Amino acid sequence: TSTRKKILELLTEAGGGFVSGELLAKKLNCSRAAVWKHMEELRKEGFELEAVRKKGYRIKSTEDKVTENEIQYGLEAKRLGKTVYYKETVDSTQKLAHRLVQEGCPGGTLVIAEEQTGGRGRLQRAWYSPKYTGIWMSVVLRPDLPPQWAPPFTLIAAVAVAQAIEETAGVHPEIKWPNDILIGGKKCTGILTELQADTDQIQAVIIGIGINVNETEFPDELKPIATSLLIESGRKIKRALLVQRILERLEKYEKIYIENGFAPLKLLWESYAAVIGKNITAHTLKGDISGKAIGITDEGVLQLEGEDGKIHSIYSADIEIER
Ligand code: BTX
Repeated sequence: TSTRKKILELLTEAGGGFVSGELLAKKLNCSRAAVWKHMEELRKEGFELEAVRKKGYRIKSTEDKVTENEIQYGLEAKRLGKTVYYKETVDSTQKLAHRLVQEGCPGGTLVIAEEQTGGRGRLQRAWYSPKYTGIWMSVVLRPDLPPQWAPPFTLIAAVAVAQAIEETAGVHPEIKWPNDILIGGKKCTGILTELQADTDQIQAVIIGIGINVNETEFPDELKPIATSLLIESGRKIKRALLVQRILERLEKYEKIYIENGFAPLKLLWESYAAVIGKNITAHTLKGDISGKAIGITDEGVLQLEGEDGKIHSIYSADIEIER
């Protein structure tokens, strides 16, 4: 067994690269046939090893995936992520989550995919969601609240994601009200919160979260505005771990919000805010409003001070920060 340990050590040092049978035999002071026999034993024990003629042996590259197992193993959230719908490919996790809500899926359900072929942002804008590199997920919450309590969930999710990114990637994200997370002024995350509700009761809040994690490049039209955690941090990140950290925080903040409202979460949100104190233009469906962003209310509504000193409440808009 010490020989086998030594084999694993040598393969690990090679970092997924090949080590020739000849070299292994030399280092272990045995024959190549003996090396081969040890490899077979290790495989039987469940180690994912690969032998390729003329190249040697290596640890099989295990594609980083976000399967139910990967997400639930080591997850410290209690409700969020207890039910996971995992897909290799889906049109949109958000659309699938809406269907699952109709079918009565429990609060805390996570829908996650390796790739989306029809990922969507707000106003049906396309969301680029390539395979295996990003996090494309929708979280279903079923809080016992009236529908007017829904909008701050976007802000709560943004705080959870920003903190998880900071912890996992070691970079400093900024939240651009209401639903983008930026690093160095470029978008790494978009959040889309949707609602199924009766007149006095939320049926489900569906929080769609798209995070560029291990992308090394983007299509031309996104190059000037998009970035990934790999590009910004120089590290490849295990996506399942980031998902776990998000779910844990979201669970905690949902509870605080239900019990005490948005006010206790406002400070935390403001500590990540990119717009506060800056001159911005809010592009709303009713037209543009320019002014200085002075803060958000306890309900999460953005407050803009116009040049005439008048305060405008912005409920929904695309924000342009003036440089
Ligand atoms: P948004 O409307 O604020 O942003 C959409 C805009 O962002 C696009 O018009 C485009 O300019 C840009 N964009 C598109 N893809 C990317 C990307 N990968 N990175 C950076 N910028 C991009 C934001 O909408 C909300 C997006 C939510 C996406 C999630 S993914 C899981 C879930 N399923 C689904 O279909 N949507 C959500």
